[in-house]
Amino acid sequence: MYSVLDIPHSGSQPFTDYSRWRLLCNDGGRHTWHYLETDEECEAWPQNSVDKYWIGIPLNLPALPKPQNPLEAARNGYTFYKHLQSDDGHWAGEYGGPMFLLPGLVIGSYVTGMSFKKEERLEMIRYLLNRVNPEDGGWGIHIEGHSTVFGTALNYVAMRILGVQADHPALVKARGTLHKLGGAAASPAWGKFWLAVLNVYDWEGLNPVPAELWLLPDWLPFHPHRWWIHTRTVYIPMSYLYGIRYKMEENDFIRSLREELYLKDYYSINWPAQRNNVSEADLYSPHTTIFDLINKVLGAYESCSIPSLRNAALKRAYELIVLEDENTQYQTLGPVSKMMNLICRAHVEGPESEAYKQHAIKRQDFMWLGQEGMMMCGTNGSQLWDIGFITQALVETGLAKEEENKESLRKALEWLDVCQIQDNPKYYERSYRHTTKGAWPFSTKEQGYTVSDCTGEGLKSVMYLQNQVEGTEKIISERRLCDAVDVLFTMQNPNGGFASYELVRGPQWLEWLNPAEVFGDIMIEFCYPECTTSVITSLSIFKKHYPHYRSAEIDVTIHRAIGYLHEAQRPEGGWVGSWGICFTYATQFALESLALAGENYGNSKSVQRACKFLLDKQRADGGWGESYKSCEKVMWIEHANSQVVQTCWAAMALMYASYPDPEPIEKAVKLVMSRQLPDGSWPQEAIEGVFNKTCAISYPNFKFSFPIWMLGRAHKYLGQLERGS
Ligand code: LAN
Repeated sequence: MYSVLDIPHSGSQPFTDYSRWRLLCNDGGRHTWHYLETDEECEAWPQNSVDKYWIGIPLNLPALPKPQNPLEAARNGYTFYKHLQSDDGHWAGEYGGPMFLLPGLVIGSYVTGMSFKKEERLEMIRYLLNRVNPEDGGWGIHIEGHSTVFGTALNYVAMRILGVQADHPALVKARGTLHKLGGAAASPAWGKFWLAVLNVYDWEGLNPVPAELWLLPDWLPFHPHRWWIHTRTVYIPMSYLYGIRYKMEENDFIRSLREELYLKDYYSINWPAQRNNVSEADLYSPHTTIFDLINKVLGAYESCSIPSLRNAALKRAYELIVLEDENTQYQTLGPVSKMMNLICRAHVEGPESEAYKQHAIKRQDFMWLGQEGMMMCGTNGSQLWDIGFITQALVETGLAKEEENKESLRKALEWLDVCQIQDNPKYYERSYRHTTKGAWPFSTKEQGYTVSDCTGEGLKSVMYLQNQVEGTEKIISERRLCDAVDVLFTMQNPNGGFASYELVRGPQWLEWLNPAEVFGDIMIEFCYPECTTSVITSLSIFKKHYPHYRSAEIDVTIHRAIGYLHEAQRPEGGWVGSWGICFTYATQFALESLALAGENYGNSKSVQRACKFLLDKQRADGGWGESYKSCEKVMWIEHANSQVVQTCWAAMALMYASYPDPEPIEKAVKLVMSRQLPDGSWPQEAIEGVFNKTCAISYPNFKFSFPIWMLGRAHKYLGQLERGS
């Protein structure tokens, strides 16, 4: 472990001086938190409202005039939200939620000898203390989830590495829960992996992760280049580390962990018998019989693997790791692969190498300081995603035209300009990448991955700002907008729908081989109503502004995409969300698309069904509230309380549908206005996002963009209904 720290029992008060933390936003939207050691440094770099807001220091802004109508409430919302805009034009934000990421950061850093600042360690420990489930002292897969072995074993280990002693009351309690759930041997596969890297679990206890798959011919339907990009990008370094049976050198601390984590003596555990031992509390996608069978065959191969083949496979995997690091300037696609790639590079090239240094620098981009302490984020931020929604909201509500907002939008456009990817990846087909020229990514240009809906939202934002707000300088050329359209054309699937990063490359049955146990639908890309909608809406707006560019193809693309949306509608009337919670999220997007295709409550059965579905769920207080469990169970599950963000999605959906009765929208508006604070902000409510069915993820900026958007739209919409136009 790093040196022992003296840790209070509770994390309610910061463990460091919060007035010394600063968020640096530079290089096209990179976010890194810095602890200033001296008063001089603090004076030279004063804490600003962005720093303060995100770490929970009150901004003490004066109360704004009490809004008399929805537009005034939206305006107050933006008056507050402007204080959170960074100097470079974008809105930074926390992107926490998953509870299996920080352990990867800590274990990966520890085994490679990469240190943390003491203040970072203290605040990471505090975060874990604050995120413990109070009833049993364990951790779940995400901040609102029930305790699991995955969450508890890994975060327990993270706390220990960071410097907490085993007799700390929080760890005593967590250990009790871990043992009740079956001990660390009952971890799902990814938990087993991290423990094996740390040398507190035996590699014999893992199902095989053969790198040889990368030597197979590309045309095979199960070749890993056909897997969902996140899954394959995790399995490349995982197969490398498995192949070399990487493990941290044994020391007293490791020996002690071996005693703490298991129900029985570590040295008497029958490891091969643990391969499929996964606690009930963790299991979401149980193995199929065929997958178990394949594991048996691969297990037999492991005992007689051909060294030359294994070496060739490891060489290939390592090559792919290097290509990925260089393509993304060491950000990598996501937080799991980030730390795994870092270990591989550190192992092969050593701590003096450029790769090690670059990985250490970019590791910082995932570490975010929040009110409860320091966490590891789901990506290096959600920069493009957040700027996309707020800019469109401002244009649609008319707030963009107001003089006092012009400067902030000018800066936002400049940021959107910097964020667009203007070339294909350095290593393109060689690393199985999709085209990127013209795309917008989810976070920053440096990360550099095309995402269908981020490209759609980025394109829309630019068109809204450049073409719909008088006097805006057109800093992004028409050619570049056409490039974005070209990328979108490359992403439509035969069923008309759009997936996330790439085309669907593999067959559905690959899902039978899902090895992760805790996630659903991860093996291949699927089409999503959300992604499909962003493409439909951006293309149709593009066509209005630039009718001469590929307009016939746009019509065909939209027509096919609308066909997919109809197919995807559930019999009850809603659409299932995969990236936000859940039905309210996806139904809002779907109805936005249908509206642009001319379908509304007056003329479409499908829209009528959707409205009825939503209206049935509206609560007496005027709001909507869905639990993250809706995504797990793929059925509507009520949240204990109505939620501002979901209420906005549902009300927007009704407006997209041109729902003729003002009452449900008025009630929603009233609820959202009643939750607004005097300074114009809204308090944080339940978690907003999700991925892979089971893991919730935070989008704290949504509580600004969607209320502002919905209230401003509702102001116009209700006015029109009243006037009967
Ligand atoms: C994201 C975040 C954004 C999200 C949207 C743009 C909202 C979506 O419409 C398309 C998919 C995408 C880009 C997405 C994919 C999966 C991500 C990257 C995440 C949910 C953020 C974190 C998650 C990633 C997989 C977390 C690491 C975990 C693994 C299982 C590898």
